[in-house]
Amino acid sequence: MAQSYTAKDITVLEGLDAVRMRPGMYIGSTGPRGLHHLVWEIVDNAIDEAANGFASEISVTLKKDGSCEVTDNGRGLPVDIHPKLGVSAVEVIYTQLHAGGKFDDKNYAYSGGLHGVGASVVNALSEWCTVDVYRDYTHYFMRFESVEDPKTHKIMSGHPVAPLEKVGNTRKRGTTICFKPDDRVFEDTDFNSDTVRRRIKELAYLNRGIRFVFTDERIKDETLRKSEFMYEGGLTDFVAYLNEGKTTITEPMLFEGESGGVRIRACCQYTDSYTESLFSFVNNIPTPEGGTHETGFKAAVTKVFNDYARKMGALKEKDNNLSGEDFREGMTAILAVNVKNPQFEGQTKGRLGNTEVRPVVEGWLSEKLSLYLEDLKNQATAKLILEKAMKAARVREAARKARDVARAKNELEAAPLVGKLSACTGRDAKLNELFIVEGDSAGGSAKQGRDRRFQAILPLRGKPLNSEKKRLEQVLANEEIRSMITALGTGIGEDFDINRLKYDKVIILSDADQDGAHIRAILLTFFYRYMKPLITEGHVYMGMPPLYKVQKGDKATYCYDDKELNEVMKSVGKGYTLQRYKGLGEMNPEQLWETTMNPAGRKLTQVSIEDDAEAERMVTVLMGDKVEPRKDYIFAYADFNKKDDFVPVGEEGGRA
Ligand code: 28F
Repeated sequence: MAQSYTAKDITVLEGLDAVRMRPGMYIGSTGPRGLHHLVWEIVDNAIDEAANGFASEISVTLKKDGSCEVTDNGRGLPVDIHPKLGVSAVEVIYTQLHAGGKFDDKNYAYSGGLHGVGASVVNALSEWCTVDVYRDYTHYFMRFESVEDPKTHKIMSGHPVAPLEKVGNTRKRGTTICFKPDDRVFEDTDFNSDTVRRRIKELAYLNRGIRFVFTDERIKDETLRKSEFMYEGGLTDFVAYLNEGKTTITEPMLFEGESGGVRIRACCQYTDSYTESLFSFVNNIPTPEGGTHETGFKAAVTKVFNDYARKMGALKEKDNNLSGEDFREGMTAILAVNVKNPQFEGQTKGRLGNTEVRPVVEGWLSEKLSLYLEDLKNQATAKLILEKAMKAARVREAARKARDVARAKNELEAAPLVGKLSACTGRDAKLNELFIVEGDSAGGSAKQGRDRRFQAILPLRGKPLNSEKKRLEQVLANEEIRSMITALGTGIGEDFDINRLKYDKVIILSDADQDGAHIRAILLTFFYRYMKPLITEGHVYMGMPPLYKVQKGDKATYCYDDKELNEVMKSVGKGYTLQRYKGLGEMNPEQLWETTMNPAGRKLTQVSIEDDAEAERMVTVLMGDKVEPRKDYIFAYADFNKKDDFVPVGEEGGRA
């Protein structure tokens, strides 16, 4: 360590070592999200090249050695020698923080980029990184490594092994980057195949006409190794995909253009459902928390349709305007904007903060939407949307009244629930857990086996109501659902208040069979539709009961999957007895406590929503009223023991 700072030290600090010192500042975290940031960063560079017309194909390959390779067929990274620095442009771009000109918007009209942190950050956090450039009929190559200084034991990040070299002649064009995330930086360096595939598919929808090829060479079954995504219809195809499980009542409407320096694209299509699904993106990045672009979009829809309703005489002078929600009932929409200096806000940086964007989107879309509604050939569609909104307004008013009744009723009926819910004695919600248990007999074991100081049990008799495709009043009429709402204390829908939540963890305990899977799906659908923050803020878990018990002498080992079972059987040797648990009900209270409820040894899976649009689609496909898409899905993923198959929302492995 230097005793005092000199100019030289400062430049060193501004180099790649600074990235290694504080990875979180550049990629958010060193967990799975940060790890995948590396991939998105390189893919974004390739997309910039393609979106500006220089490349048509991008491939992403997860390799057996843990590295990730990204290729495009664009112009190839510049290779000329930087006049001041005296090294190749490739070297500058991969070793200088922020180099690459992403911020001086001269090179590309619009640029994606998660935070625009650039390729050098990827290099800094990699064990090694290679660059192949195919340009002007020449193949160039360069390799970087993060090596430990044998004397100081400090890691020198992203060091060039040698200057950019000419390898030979080529007729190819483009750039290939391969990097191996450093296990001295990341908690876990395994890329998740589904995460990468899903995101690439999303990018293919958002960037129409670009061919994306995703390959995971680690997958044994070669038929599953490779996927290709290319959508000529772009956002229109995206909306159609999201609506696969729904009955559509209009064609998709697509609006595309540019205003005030913002590129705006919006596509929406109405369905006969009651839910609104608006998914928005800024520079290809999802904004699940909304922001100024969404506000502008909604304001335009509300204003233009209300104007239209008055013009058509559906609203009289004395009538109030319809609410925005009325016009968005049954609407599936994608809003994608590209903004020069996006400000992402909110807890998960999922909300656009730029105030200038709202009026731009509102003004531009108002004009486009008005033109659409005025067009003679769209009259039938316009009328249909208006009628649906008028009906929604009437139902909403009726529902509001019903809800007031239900609220009063709920308070009255809270008392009988006490008998059903076995409450815990502790009063600190932050420590308390609620187990929602399938079946009365497992409920009984859970009740006896629990630690009553912080664990409450709510047994479910039979299956709760599938809340998809049901209006609120019907949902509230279901006793299982009502007891859940009362037990949680938060209220639902618009009234939902996370601060009133009585339990930090809400744990679903159901059998590892199809029935149990169905109950999980029903409960998750209900939480997703009516208590979404419960999921997004990480309160929902699934308990994992063991599937087997291996007993030798008086020593019992529980196994939670087949892989574990094989390992245990091998390690204990001969002379054991094997018990397979078919359901929670087969376990006595002590066993249930020991294997599934005791925080010290249990396994819990935290439910999260990795991809909002995908989750929304899964909920409608799996729980909606159209049979065909569900059959297709179940047919395609028929292994019911694989947890992802029945869970309508993404999951992350959780800890106890
Ligand atoms: C696999 C990842 O990174 N592709 C890229 C280009 C092409 C140019 C470029 C990239 C110029 C000065 C910033 C080529 N010829 N794929 C990629 N393809 N970057 S990244 O230029 C970088 C800017 O600094 C390129 C002429 N102009 C630009």
